[in-house]
Amino acid sequence: MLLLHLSDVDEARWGEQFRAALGPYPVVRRRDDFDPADVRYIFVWKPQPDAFDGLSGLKTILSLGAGVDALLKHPALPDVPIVRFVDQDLSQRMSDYVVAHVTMHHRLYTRFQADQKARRWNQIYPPAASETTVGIMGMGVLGQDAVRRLKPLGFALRSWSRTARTIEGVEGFAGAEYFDAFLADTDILVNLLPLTPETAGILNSDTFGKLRRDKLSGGPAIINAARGGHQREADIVKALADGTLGAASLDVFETEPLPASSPLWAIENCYITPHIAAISNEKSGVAYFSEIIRKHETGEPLINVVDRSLGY
Ligand code: NDP
Ligand code: OXD
Repeated sequence: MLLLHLSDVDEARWGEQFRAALGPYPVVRRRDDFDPADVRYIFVWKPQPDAFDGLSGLKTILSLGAGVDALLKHPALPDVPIVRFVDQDLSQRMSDYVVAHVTMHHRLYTRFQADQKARRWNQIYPPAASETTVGIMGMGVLGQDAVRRLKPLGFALRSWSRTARTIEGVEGFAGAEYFDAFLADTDILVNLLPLTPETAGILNSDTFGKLRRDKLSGGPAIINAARGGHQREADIVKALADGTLGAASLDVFETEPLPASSPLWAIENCYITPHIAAISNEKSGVAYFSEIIRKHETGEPLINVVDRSLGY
């Protein structure tokens, strides 16, 4: 019997749709009456410590998150493949966020907001898009979609990834040894990396100090839509105060929800959103995971499997 176990996800959003898509196979929850040994697939977001207890017949873990950093830290993670969420709707939502914040920083939003508040008429012209370099860290599913959406806007684009990527119209940099060269001409730094031991804390004072300073009036900007563990918040506070950074857009935080005591809330050139850059949509999510289950049951290989040794 094929059993899909919905671990810690919202039943109202996912349960009925999975049942409709996968019937007649049972889709169960922890409170239901079932034998854990019958469970072949488990669908998780941030699973409880006992989420995998007794699942001796488990074939695959399905991750509602595109990022699997929290899942990989689970103390009792079974040794079965993990399939993460890859979805055009999710990519589009993330690119919407990236494009909105890139264009906001390019057009010196912070500067003109301050002038408006001060009733100050001050004609500073933003550089042309072609003179403004957007550097994207992470050239995977989301990074590539962001590039597709930014390209028609005319920005100079560059990317940084672990392995070399050749993408038309994008200057590619790869590996730690080319990180400084990547930063050197970047005006707006976008983070779309997975959180791994190599990438943790990468948004720090040292990185900020290497960005290009003379193109955007007020200084370079950063946009972090990946994970809070990528950023050193004390360094961001300092860099925004001393002008090393002109502005920051942050969707993710070291501690979520961001505590009310965080100084970030009160900084005018820091644009905070509560981890909403891209939500996993249940319609496309159910279609995606149901198809994966159906194909896997007929012997086809899984897709979008996490490489545990790389951590993403
Ligand atoms: P992918 O796995 O498709 O892409 C990851 C990219 O990062 C790849 O280009 C990879 O390089 C690169 N990379 C990994 N490690 C390193 C390293 N050490 N140095 C340089 N580059 C590295 O991930 P996605 O694009 O699907 O997602 C990225 C992240 O976005 C997720 O992990 C998640 O944390 C976050 N996210 C945030 C959301 C939000 O709402 N805020 C929503 C969804 C995702 P290579 O190409 O060589 O493999
Ligand atoms: C994800 C997220 O990783 O929503 O999918 O952060």
